[in-house]
Amino acid sequence: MIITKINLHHLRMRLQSPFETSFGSTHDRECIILEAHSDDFVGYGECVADADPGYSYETAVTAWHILQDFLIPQIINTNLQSAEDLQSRISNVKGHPMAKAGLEMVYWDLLGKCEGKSLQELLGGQGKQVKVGVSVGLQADLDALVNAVARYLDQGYGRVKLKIKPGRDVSEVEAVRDDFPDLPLQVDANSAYTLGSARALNPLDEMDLLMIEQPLSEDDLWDHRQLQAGFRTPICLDESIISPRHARQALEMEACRVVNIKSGRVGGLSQARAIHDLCHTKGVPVWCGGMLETGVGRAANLALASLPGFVFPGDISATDRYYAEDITIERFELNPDSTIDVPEKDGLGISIDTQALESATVNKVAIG
Ligand code: OSB
Ligand code: MG
Repeated sequence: MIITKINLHHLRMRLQSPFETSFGSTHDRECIILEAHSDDFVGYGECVADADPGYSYETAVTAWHILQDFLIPQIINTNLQSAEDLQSRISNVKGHPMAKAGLEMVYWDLLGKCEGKSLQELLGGQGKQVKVGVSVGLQADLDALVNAVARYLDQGYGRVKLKIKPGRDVSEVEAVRDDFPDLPLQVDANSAYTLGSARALNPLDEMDLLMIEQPLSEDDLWDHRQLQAGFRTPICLDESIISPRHARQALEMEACRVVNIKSGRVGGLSQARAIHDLCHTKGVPVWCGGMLETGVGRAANLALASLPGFVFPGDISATDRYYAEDITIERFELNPDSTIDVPEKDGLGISIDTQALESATVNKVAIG
C-alpha cells in the first residue's frame, strides 16, 4: 500500500463535563486526526496525545512535530508491506508512541478498505459486541460522586472505574461501595502515589475491587512489585506498560496481575496485539483502556477489545458520555447489557462528518 498524502487536523473538542484525574482537569480534549490518501481510498487515524503532558510526556503539539517532520516523511510514497514494515521504517525515532500509533491506525483503516475487511477481522477479534464500563473522574464531593455513579448505572453501565488521588481515595470508594455493594468497581490513581504514601490504600483491599490501576510512577515496575506482594486485590498497570518487553518484564517481576492495553501508549495496534498475545499465553487478563477518544479512536478500541484475552470490560463508553457532537457520522450507543457493538464495515468502519471535523479543527497541514 502506498500513502501519497496525509492531512493532519489538530482538534479541540469540548467534553460533556470536565474530566478530573490525579494529573489535572480536562474540559477540552485535544487530539490529532490523520487523514491519509492512497490511490483508491482515504483512511483515518487518531493520535491520542492531549494538550498537556499530564498522562504522558507527549502532547498534541509534540506529536504534530514528530509526525510532520520525522514519521510521515519516512513512509510517504513508500510501498508499505505490513504494519510491522511501517513500524520498522519509523523505528529510528525513539519514543513518541502516540504519534506512531496514530500513523499505524491510518494504515489499518486503509488496509481494511483495500481488502474489504473490518479491523476486527484483520486483528483476529471475535463477537458482535464487547463488554464496556465507564471511567468516572474526581468529583466535587462524595454526594456528587455517588450521584454521578448512579446516573451511569441508570444508563446501563455495568462496571465503574473511579479516579483516585492522595486524600481522595478510601472515603470515595467507601461511599460508592456503601450505596452499590455488588457493583463491579475498580480504581485508577494515574501514578499519584509512592510506595510510602500508597499505605493509605490498604483499606481498599477489603472493598472487593476488581483491580487497582497504576498506583505508582510509570517507571516504578519494581515498587509495583513490592506493592502487589502486599495486596490481594490485583494491581493493573497502565502507564508503565509501554511495549511488549515491558509487559513481559512486569509479569516476570510480578509487578501486576492485570494489564490495561491502549494502542496509543504502546506505539500502535500491532504492539497492542502483541501485548495481548503475550498476556493471553501466560493466562494474564487484559482489558482495553481509553483516552477520551473521538469516534475514530473508539472504533479501533472496539475492534481491539474483541480479541479473546480482553476479559475485563473496556474503558470504552458511549459517544454521549464524552461528546455532544462527535466527528464520526456513527454514534456509539450502549446496549442494555453494558456492551457496545463492534464496527462491521471495512477498516475502522466509520465515516467522517467533515463539517464536524472542520469545526473542531484548530490547526491543519497537508503533507505530501
Ligand atoms: O488513565 O485510563 C486512564 C483518560 C485519559 C487519560 C488516561 C486515562 C483516561 C481514562 C478515561 O480513564 C477512559 C475513557 O476514555 O473513557
Ligand atoms: Mg489509567
